[in-house]
Amino acid sequence: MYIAIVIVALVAVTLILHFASPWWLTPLASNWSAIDTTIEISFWITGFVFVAVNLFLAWTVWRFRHNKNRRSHYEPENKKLEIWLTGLTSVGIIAMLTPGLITWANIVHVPDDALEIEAIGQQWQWTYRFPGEDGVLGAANARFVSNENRFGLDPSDPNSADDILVEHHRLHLPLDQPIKLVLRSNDVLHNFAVPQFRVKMDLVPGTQTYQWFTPTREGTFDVLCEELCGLAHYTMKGQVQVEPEEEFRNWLATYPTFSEVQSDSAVDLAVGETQYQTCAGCHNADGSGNEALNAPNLTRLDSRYMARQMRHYREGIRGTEREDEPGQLMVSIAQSTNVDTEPDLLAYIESLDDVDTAGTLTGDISNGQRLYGACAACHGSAAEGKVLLSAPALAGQSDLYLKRQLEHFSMGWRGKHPQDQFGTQMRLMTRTIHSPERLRDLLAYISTL
Ligand code: HEC
Ligand code: HEC
Ligand SMILES: [Cu+2]
Repeated sequence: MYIAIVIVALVAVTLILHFASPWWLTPLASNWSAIDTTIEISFWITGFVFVAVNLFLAWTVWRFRHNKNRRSHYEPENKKLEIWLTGLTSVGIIAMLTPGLITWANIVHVPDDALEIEAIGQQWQWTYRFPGEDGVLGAANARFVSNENRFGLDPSDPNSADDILVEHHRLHLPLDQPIKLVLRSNDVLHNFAVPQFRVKMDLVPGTQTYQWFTPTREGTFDVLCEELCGLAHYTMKGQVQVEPEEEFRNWLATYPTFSEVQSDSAVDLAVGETQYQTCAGCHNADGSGNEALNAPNLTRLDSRYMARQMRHYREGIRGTEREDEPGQLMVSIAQSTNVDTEPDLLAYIESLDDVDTAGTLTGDISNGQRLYGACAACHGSAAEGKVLLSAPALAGQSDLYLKRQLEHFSMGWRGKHPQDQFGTQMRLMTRTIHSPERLRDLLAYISTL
């Protein structure tokens, strides 16, 4: 008897939670209202069956409850009932599958006037490629990927030269223009999804997949990697900004073509050396840093990482916190450095001999080694840094500096700004550290590398 009441109550609570839930589909921003309809049809059918079956169960429990004067009898076969049940189930399943099949046929059939764009997934970022004036994307393959050719384009394919490379986590798209998004992975499985567009698709290494949609609403939406299997896909966050055609064209014009990226590498180390005199006061003439001034060792850092940090200091992305005195100091330095000769300066710093700063913190090194397992994927097993993943070297760096940065990440002083894609990744990673003891163990281990 009680169990019947419990079942009815469960049905009632489920219905209330469903209809009063604040978690529902995000407002649609693409042409794919058909997906919403499909989801709703499935909900109505499964919801109706859920309610009907459970109420029937409750009724049965109540109606045939124990009674001394009644005896049950066994009926193994009932043809009529089975025909009815099979028939009704088939109708329900057909009603759920048909809208899905019709919608899928539209999803795989791309309109002829779609603008073709490539989205490249790699651990742990999204980048984008637009066909240049020829309207054709050149060939690409993960085996061409190198520090100089991070998109992995085939240099011998003439179609590659004018391709526009967008190495930024914010993709802009023109409003009301059908988009064919070709999806390519340079390493593992990923999954490109924008909840408001309602389309998502896996990226499979070694092959190309695609999705198409027409953005129908201006605004900025999150790009998520919804791949479950593997490490840290949740850190692959990006944005897509939908705007009128003209603003989109202006934005695209600020990005270089593949041939431009390949050719601008000439730097003048002598100019860099002169520029470096301003930095030497704190970072030391050999670049090894100065712990008394909180100035880190620069000798093992790659120039791409340093260029990003200088830009972040300059643009109010890093060192913004009033109490972050070392950060604020670098902000004023970065604002007064000459942007035109900065590539020369950073190339000069990169050319300095590696110098290692000795560790000062003690801790349980073997525990630190175990904890470092989570860091090695990005920073390298010897903490040498991985340029392709934008992760800097940690080996040889002052452990007091590393400690301060990790604390800043976890407090949100660094890596909180919406433009700080890689800082955000690192901020999410500091959640694996948990305690000051574990942090010390980790740093004691990094000092041994
Ligand atoms: C007045 C002292 C001072 C001078 C001069 C100075 N720095 Fe710094 N630098 C610092 C401090 C302190 C930090 C640490 C900031 C923080 O904690 O965010 C730093 C951090 C940096 C970083 C970030 C390193 C990392 O691992 O993220 C870079 C890059 C850098 N400096 C480059 C330069 C360059 C290039 C110059 C010369 C143009 C320069 N600095 C001049 C004090 C200085
Ligand atoms: C998903 C890749 C990833 C993982 C995993 C990762 N990091 Fe990072 N880390 C980065 C990136 C990218 C940056 C550069 C952030 C930026 O550009 O501001 C960074 C920066 C740092 C910095 C700042 C270095 C400097 O010179 O200022 C420290 C310290 C650091 N990581 C430590 C760790 C530790 C310790 C772990 C393991 C608990 C770890 N990282 C795991 C990607 C990662
Ligand atoms: Cu991913």
